[in-house]
Amino acid sequence: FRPVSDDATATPTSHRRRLTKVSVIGAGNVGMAIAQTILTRDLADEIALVDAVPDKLRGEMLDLQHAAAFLPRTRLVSDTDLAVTRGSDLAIVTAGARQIPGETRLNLLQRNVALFRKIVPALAEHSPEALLLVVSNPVDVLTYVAWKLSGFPASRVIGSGTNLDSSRFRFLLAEHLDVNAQDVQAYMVGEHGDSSVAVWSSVSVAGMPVLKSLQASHRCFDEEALEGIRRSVVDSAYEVISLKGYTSWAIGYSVASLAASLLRDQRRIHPVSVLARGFHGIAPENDVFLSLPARLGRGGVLGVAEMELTEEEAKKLRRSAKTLWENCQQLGL
Ligand code: 6V0
Repeated sequence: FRPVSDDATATPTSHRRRLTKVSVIGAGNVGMAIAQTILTRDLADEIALVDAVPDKLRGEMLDLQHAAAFLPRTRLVSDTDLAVTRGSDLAIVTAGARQIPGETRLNLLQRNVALFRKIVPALAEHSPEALLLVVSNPVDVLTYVAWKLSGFPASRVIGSGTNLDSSRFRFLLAEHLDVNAQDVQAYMVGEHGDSSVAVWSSVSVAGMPVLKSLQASHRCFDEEALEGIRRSVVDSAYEVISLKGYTSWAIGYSVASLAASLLRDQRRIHPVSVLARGFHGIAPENDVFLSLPARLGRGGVLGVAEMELTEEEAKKLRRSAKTLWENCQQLGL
């Protein structure tokens, strides 16, 4: 191409847009699913990938770069050194040690804390203004760890939490009711995983409380069936892992939806892991992170919904909070 005038190639400073940079730490199954969904949704101008295994990392980067002709223009960089993340707007941590057969959860947690000690302070140093989004498991405890190690305000440290569990919940309800999952408003809150709490009291479809719509659809529905659906939500992760060895696509879309709400200042409500002290009777001195519906925007967590819970639901939430806080205290951070 030949310029039409001398200054034709220079974009005037006043017209220059601030570029958006997202870093993904851990280029495993989950990290790469997240990176590719962020790419296809055109959420970043630059994506930095970091992993401890250089060949695999470079292979993943090249494989994505080779799709450039079919994607919005995004600069892709990768390195084993966290300096490549410098200037990130959003840093997503998916790096994690895998559970060794027979290993206790606490031992796995301690290995992941050791990993976070290497990753989080370096991320904070290179991108002091970034939002930190933790995906590695156990996500609620590791979000607390990331908060402690980063020194960031709690509004900028978020765990992907039950955003995925809630999507599974909405999918199962939608299947049952034969409607689109996007029309099902339903939240799982609390711990991501086994003790997550299904907030039946607030489930609605087309603005109708769900139990009424279930009656309207003439389906048999009782407590047992409700608990069956909650159980299926919890079991579905185990089922996918037992069938394909890991989960990736749903967590990829789930985290990309969080990235969109954060980077584009969408103010959408997502159930994510946030500092929950003082909510629903959780002791104000317990710096526990667990999922509650939170309003997300460019500043991170803009607010947490004070949703109405039944006494039973609040009790379950406090029980989760207690167990999670006990885990956090054992880490001595
Ligand atoms: P994986 O495929 O083993 O990927 C982990 C990656 O981390 C590997 O590529 C490692 O090389 C890399 N890694 C290890 N140490 C470092 C380090 N110091 N720096 C950079 N990279 C490093 O695991 P997978 O991708 O399947 O899962 C990643 C994590 O996400 C695990 O902790 C899962 O339990 C967790 N998930 C969380 C979900 C959620 O809803 N929060 C959902 C699915 C998985």
